[in-house]
Amino acid sequence: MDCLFCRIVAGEIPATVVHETETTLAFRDIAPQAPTHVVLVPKTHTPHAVALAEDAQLLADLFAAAGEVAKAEGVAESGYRLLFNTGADAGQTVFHAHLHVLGGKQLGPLA
Ligand code: DGP
Repeated sequence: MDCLFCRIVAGEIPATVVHETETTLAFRDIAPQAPTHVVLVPKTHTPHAVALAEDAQLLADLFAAAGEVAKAEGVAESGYRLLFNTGADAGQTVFHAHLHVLGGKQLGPLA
């Protein structure tokens, strides 16, 4: 298995897990860009976000989990950013679809 996030899901690489469901795992980003920076991944390998369209339930699970994480992190009311980097030009470095949850400060412009 050469996918980093698959290895985190399998428990082969340690991560600070903050939320888990049957289909998704949420853990703290190793290089946080904001006071709250959590990465949510589907447990099944999917290279990029748009491919998640093939599984509507999984996509719904991922967004529901993002809402739970935002609540638990205390940013649900103040606001937070949900972000998918898709492809190299967007800065995607890990090619297992993942949803960033960023918050806890006033976030800057996107690009
Ligand atoms: P992206 O650039 O959208 O592909 O985001 C990948 C994120 O994954 C990046 O913000 C850093 C994070 N990351 C990379 N390696 C690890 C790791 O080993 N553990 C954790 N927790 N996060 C990682």
